[in-house]
Amino acid sequence: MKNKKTFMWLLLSLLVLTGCGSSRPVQTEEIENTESGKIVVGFSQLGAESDWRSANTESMKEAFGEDTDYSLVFNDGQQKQTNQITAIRTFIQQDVDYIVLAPVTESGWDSVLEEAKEAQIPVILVDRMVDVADRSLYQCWIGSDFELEGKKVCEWLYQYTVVHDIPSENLHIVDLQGTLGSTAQLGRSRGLNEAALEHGWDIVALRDADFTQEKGREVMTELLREYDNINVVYCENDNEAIGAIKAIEAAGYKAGADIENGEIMVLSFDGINREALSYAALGKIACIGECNPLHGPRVEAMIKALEEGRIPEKFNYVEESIFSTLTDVETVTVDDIEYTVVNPLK
Ligand code: GYE
Repeated sequence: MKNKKTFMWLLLSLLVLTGCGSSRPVQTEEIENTESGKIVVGFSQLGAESDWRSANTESMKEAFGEDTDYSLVFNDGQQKQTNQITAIRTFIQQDVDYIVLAPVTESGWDSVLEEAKEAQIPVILVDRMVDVADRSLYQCWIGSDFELEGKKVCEWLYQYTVVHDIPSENLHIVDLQGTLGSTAQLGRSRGLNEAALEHGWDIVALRDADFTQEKGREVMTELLREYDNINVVYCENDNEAIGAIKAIEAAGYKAGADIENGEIMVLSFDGINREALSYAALGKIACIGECNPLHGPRVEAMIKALEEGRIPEKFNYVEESIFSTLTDVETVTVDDIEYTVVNPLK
């Protein structure tokens, strides 16, 4: 394992993309590391699309901050895979000790990860996964079980309908999907799809809302114009949910769990966004599948293990809860495991 090299990087603040079909500059934070003995970590973050993402970036910056044994080279991919690939190539040129990658989508990583492997730089995946033929192209992964998150929220919805005696065929659900092809989207959409098949729910429409508030608002506005029977909106993150609630209210509807009396129930994921939690307090978001973004210390522990010659587990799932301020459903059981529904405000 290569480690503790001395680096002298002078001008990394502006790197111009070459050969990627774009001439947009990639912002890479300037680092001037003349200190010796620091472990250099290049982190390709996919973007800044949500509050979850901001919390994740902050957690990473803290774990690899100035007063640590590490020197962090951070790059924001602005939701574009080409930017992330360029960042990884730059990290390879800079001969960093470790590459940490939060990939925007799953496919298309084989070549660049092969380049990292050839350069003998271990790659640690964080949050989302990559779909590569050769799993030795990355060292390990840490993140959430997104399908399980989806199943938990859907089980909450099912239990809610049981408690309120709402027939399955009365549910008309729209799915505001996250960035298409990302692990979080694939898992959460799958969770809903499976539950819909099992219970015979009507999925009115699936639309890409890219995990952003603006897209959530835009897409929900369109859907409410197109369909007059929507009574559940399954938002694949909190930012989309906030946007959807704004659209629901602007169209003259009420966001709430009382779907028998015309309210539109909002379901969501993350549980990190203050505004979303305040909507949960008001019952405007009925249920949130927790998604934990605080991976910085976890990635740091993996690098520490590697430095000490230990091999971390390949796949590392974090434990997560399910949130609701409504008391209708106390527990949900998925794959024989019971989860207590937690009030996030208590
Ligand atoms: O739920 C969403 C973010 O990949 C888990 O991405 C992450 C998701 C998270 O934009 O808010």
